[in-house]
Amino acid sequence: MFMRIDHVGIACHDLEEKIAFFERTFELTVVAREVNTEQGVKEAMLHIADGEGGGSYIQLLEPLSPDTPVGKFLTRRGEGVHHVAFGVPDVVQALDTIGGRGVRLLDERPRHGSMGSSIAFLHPKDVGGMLTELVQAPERQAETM
Ligand code: MC0
Repeated sequence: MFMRIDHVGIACHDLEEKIAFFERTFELTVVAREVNTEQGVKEAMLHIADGEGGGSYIQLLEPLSPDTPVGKFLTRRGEGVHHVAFGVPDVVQALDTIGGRGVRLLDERPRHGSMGSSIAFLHPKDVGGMLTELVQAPERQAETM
């Protein structure tokens, strides 16, 4: 079902400062930036590698306000890994299958994610304490239309 790790999302207080750190330290390149008001974040995707089914990235996340998922996470836990996102060929089908196996879905239907993707989250308490995101890349959506 999972094709690959699409990205690891990292919560941070200062997006620009953290981008500079990842560029300087790991020689990564920012390939996309976005403000996602629905998710309450300002974010940047740094490319790691390409593989079958799509690329993999580090996603840096700065909250738009304290009263957002990432804002609350920073207050409670400080900076660090916020979620792991798995690439799937069909996010609607993956939600249906995983939900049927007893995992609570935070999104019953996909929402808009980075770089034109369709995304949905699974409850961290049902995935060993790891907030889990499912990602369907945009080219996959076009293929299935
Ligand atoms: C909260 N918990 C986490 C967690 N956030 N555990 C692991 N990783 C996280 N990131 C834990 C809390 O510590 C708590 O455990 C329990 O989950 C319930 O938390 P809560 O009190 O209900 O806390 P809330 O209100 O902050 O909600 C947490 C929840 C929420 C995961 C349900 O953040 C959510 O719906 N997230 C999905 C959307 C999201 O995260 N969007 C931002 C990224 P205890 O033991 O204390 O009970 S958007 C994104 O990434 C997009 C742009 C993209 O990838 O394209």
